[in-house]
Amino acid sequence: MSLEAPIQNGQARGKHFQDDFESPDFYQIDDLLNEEHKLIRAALRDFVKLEITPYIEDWAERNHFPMEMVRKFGEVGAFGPTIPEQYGGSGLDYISYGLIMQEIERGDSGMRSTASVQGSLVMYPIYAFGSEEQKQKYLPKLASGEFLGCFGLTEPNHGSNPSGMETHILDKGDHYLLNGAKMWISNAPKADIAVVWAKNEQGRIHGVIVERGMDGFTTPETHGKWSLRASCTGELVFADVKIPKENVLPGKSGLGAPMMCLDKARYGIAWGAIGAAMDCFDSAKRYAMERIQFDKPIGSFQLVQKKLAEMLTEITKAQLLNWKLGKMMDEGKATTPQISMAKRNSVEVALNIAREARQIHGGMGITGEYPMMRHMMNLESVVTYEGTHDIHLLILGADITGIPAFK
Ligand code: TGC
Ligand code: FAD
Repeated sequence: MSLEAPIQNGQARGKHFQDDFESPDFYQIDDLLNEEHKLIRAALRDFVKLEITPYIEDWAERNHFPMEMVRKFGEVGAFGPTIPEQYGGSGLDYISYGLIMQEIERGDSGMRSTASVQGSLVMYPIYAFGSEEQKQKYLPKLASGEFLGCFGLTEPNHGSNPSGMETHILDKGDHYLLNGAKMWISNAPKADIAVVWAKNEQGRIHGVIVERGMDGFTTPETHGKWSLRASCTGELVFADVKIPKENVLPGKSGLGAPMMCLDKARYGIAWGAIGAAMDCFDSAKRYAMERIQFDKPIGSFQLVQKKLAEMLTEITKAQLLNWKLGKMMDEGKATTPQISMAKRNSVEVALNIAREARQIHGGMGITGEYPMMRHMMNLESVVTYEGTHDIHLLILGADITGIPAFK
């Protein structure tokens, strides 16, 4: 990346920051994309260069969630791109969705979190399991960014094992009473609505839509994160919250319902994390050609070339995996283990590339003048949420052997 004017370490880059990012396409994967895909990617890349990269280091340093981005994401079509147009979405395919996530996470994983939670974890369950009234009421506002949503599955005592959840609803005749707490919830402190998973008296999991302002519903912010600092995270606390019966998602119950949402979001992360990897690779490649040591660009040394060659190899392999997975998503054939493989692979590749790229930048690599440390810290959340790295390995292990090793 080149800068129009030098900046002090950690200072906001500001609107004059020039982001020259170019994505690697070593295996001509663009040949696999149609014109619409390329246009969408170009639009999102321009959007990220204009609206995210000039400001992200400042937001991250100040631990600031830029609320104005919610409307901007709505305007650029980043919320629920696969949702049909009649509900405010764009009716796009999964390759388009993947490319949108890739471009946004190239800017920042926390920004991608905001968009993928809204699309895959809030709009998707309302679209797939909601009543027609719920779809009409919430989806257009979520698509436009008038509403921000969040998804409450994880609890203080139940992270990798959501089936143990304690949050519950009691049938009170004309309404339900919701009690319990969710933790580590992206968007929670600012969300207008929350899609919350809770057990009924029979222990069956249901999705309920909780609206900000309902008595007994609070969303305390989680402080002290060294990761995803431009994304807001919080708790959802329910103390005798009265839930109108029409706020329960009628179309599906059981753990399978939230798991279907996670399939969509994990797919988006598979593309997104490679966006972060591409940003680190691009920065490392430029720096290797500009930085002179021993009277030569450091890119002329074999050990630096090895790093760059390995980064490009892993990015290319992941691009092909993601593209094929996207095609299977479009055909409705992608399985949860296939999605796990891609999510797990992309995040590992991205973390390794962030670390290697940081090394190529030497001391400068630890500053906010370059994106690697921010990506690296962000990716420590990405490797944990939506199923930890090891849970995805166990999902693959169960698929290979037929023996689930979770319990
Ligand atoms: P298991 O026995 O495997 O399944 C229970 C029931 O669910 C069904 N099911 C699915 N149905 C449809 N699609 C899927 N993908 C499904 N996966 C499971 C399954 O058929 C069964 O149905 P039934 O009718 O037989 O009862 O469940 P388990 O309790 O053994 O758990 C398996 C395990 C560990 C893999 C699963 O719980 C898991 O994936 N845990 C990880 C939890 C996780 O990923 N949490 C994510 C929280 S959200 C988040 O992190 C958002 S971050 C967002 C951001 O900021 O980007
Ligand atoms: P634990 O489940 O306690 O796991 C701790 C360790 O034990 C991990 O290494 C794990 O792999 C390992 N482990 C657990 N079980 C097994 C096993 N059976 N075999 C081997 N190893 C095991 N959740 C939401 O619902 N909505 C959100 O929007 C959301 N956003 C998040 C945002 C951030 C920034 C973060 C950090 C998390 C978010 N989460 C969200 C929660 C996330 O999904 C959980 O953190 C994740 O599922 C892991 O749960 P846990 O943190 O309780 O870890």
